[in-house]
Amino acid sequence: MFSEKEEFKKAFSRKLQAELGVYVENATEFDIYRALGSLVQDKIGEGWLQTQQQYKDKKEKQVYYFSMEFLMGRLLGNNLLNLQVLEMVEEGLSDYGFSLSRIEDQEHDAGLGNGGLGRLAACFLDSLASLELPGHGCGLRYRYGMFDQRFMNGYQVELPDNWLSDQFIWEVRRPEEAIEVKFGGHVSTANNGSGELAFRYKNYNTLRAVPYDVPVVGYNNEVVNTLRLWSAEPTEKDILTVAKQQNDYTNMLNHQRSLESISDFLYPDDSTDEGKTLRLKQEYFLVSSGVQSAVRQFEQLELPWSSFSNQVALHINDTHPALVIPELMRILLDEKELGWEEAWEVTQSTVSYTNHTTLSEALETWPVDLVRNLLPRIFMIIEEMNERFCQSLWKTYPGDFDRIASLAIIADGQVKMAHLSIVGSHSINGVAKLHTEILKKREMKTFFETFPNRFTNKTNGITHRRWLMHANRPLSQLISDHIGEQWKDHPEQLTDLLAKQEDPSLLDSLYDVKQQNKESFANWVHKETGIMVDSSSIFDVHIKRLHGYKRQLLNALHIMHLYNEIKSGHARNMVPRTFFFGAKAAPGYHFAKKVIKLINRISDVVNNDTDVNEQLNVVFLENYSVSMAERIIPAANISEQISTASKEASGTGNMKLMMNGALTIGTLDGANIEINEVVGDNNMYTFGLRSNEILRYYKEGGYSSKEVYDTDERIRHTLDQLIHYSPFSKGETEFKDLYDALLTYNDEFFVLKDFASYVEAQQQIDDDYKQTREWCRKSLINIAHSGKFSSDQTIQSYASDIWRLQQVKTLR
Ligand code: 26V
Repeated sequence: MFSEKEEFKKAFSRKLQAELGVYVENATEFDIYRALGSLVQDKIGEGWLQTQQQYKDKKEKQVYYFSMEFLMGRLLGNNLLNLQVLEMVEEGLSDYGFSLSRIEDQEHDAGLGNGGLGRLAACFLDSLASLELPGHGCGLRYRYGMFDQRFMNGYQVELPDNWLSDQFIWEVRRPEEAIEVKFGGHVSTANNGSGELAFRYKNYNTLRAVPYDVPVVGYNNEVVNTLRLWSAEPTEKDILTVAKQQNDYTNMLNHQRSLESISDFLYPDDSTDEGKTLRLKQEYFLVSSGVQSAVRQFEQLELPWSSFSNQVALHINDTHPALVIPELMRILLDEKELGWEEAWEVTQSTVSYTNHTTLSEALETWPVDLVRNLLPRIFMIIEEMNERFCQSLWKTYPGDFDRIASLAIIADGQVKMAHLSIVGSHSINGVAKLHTEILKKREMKTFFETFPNRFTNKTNGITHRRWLMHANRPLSQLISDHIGEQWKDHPEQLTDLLAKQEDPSLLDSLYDVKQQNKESFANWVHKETGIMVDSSSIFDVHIKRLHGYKRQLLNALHIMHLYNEIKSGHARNMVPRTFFFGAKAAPGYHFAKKVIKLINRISDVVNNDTDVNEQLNVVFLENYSVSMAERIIPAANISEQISTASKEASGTGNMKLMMNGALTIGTLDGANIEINEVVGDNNMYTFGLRSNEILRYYKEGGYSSKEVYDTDERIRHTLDQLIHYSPFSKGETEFKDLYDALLTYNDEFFVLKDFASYVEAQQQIDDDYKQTREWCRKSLINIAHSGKFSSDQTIQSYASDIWRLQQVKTLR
């Protein structure tokens, strides 16, 4: 393989000729990307094989991280970085006249996720491999990932994301490891001759699950783990059966299409549980292929079933893969012929569960009839679990019907996936301290009383390799110049920067680095959108899914208010500000789509009004994605983390922005609280109601948004502009829904209640930004403390407390 530049260049031009049939001189950037990718994949191959062999030989315990979403983004840059050849390759390409960053831009994002939950899974994979831990991702190979967002007339329009059309160069199809997954049909019971019941599953449909493996490269350690993505195909047997029944070619193709459709697309809604049959099929398809494949690997070790949980950990990322529990039970009971108690012991000690939301509308439930028809045997097992669980509760709380009904796995004709996940696993964790406390004290209180030892907190994290070392090379260099390189392996050592917080040359250089990043981002924005932004303005960044509780609307109303102030000549001597938004709305989320339209309207008005556009600009970036986040985060001065307190389970964008030196304006919610704990009030702008206040209002009432409207002239004026003639409404009624949500429906997310303190915090930012040196010091303090939020720390803690994994040490 290649380990120095000339060697690389030779191998590279050979690759171009042999695989693509072009000389370097004639190659397009896309040719270069493909050849480079293929060369890198070759380099990865060796470590990949060795890692898997070692795991097997040493009988290492493996964790399988089951997730319906892996928001991987691009892999080329990350793989080059982790293989430690990025700079060498960059120089080699540059000798040929190519820029690596432009080559990286040839890659289509792997957008197999909605937002935080899916990106967390991707960061975790990077940390597992980098910490030399035997852990693999198990997901679906969606034919279409997260939709491509376009704005038409200011409204969001969704287009399919045909990400596989240019070929996904990192995957390896492994048909020899395909697995059969069964749906439908019915189950009959018979005596097996020795007095026990045997279950016969008949008339089912079979699907072929074909794995596509994607290597997950560890940082500087030769470890290569696997992300296994399953794709649905028909089985030959199934096609022949259909052919026998009815020899009609068109019908046959339709039948085939309907089977393949299971892995067709990612559901783009992360706010409401729609209960769609196809989604349940997807969940079972993922679970059944993944569990069967894990069981198959375990069997190669020829160990007794009692040691299954010493060899295998199955982790479920939210409840979406919760059927792992009854699926493992099914295999152990029906195929391996274990007794219930023994199978239960194995299952429960193997599975662990992370909860990512307390929003009740996002908690999954499935109608009993649907589960019974689609997965008859799985349903029987869930019923039995429920029966036994309720009986055990009856023993502890005899006569307490209410308690038992509230904990049951099946109730009101629904299977409750969170209950299934808690009962069937040995560990349940929340994703930030506050979130875990809310689970224990409120949302899952009765479960916590029943299983107090199962609940733990694991605050989320992000990989500093992608989000600092790769996304922000100028800042990484600056850090290394001052504290050496050890932080790259031990991000917690970023705190060494604290000792230098008074060093003027460091603070000045930090200013320069941020400025440089802002300029390159501004250039990119200009190229992509035609909008010119002033890189001396404060870059204020609000990037995340569009949700009521994330309160993009609060930000928007504040901008309208600033506009009004400037127009009426009441504006203070404010530092020019550019507000950036990036956000996708679920296609059916009407309110969220209206907020997008409003922000686009504000952008139109503000950017084109010469009275204000020297001080105020608004840019809504189309199609926010991982690769866009990598551009915008290094350029941010302000990080907007303004959810209604208690609603944001953790947040991870807050960590990425902090790591890149942005200061947070935020509520005391999710991981913001932990950020505030480490940086202190001087280095963060907190505002708004606290979670206990919000939760009290929800419980006891007493909030009237109309009262706030009546007493705060700024709010009244701004809200009226939504419905009366104004530059923002243009005399139309399209923002009436937003006005109604805030007033007629009493402002579910406390936007108006928090408005005044938000304005105040924003004014403080404006004052503080003028003290440049002091601002840079605040920024440095944020960077210095961000190592606490490295996903390496989070994963270390999952590995030791939940999965009980051992590091593999002997590869290097
Ligand atoms: C929910 C649902 C509901 C059922 C249908 C499909 C679907 C798909 C995704 C989701 C995900 C909602 C949960 C989620 O994304 N939570 C976010 O998780 C992040 C990582 O833990 C955390 O930082 C965010 O605060 C939290 O909102």
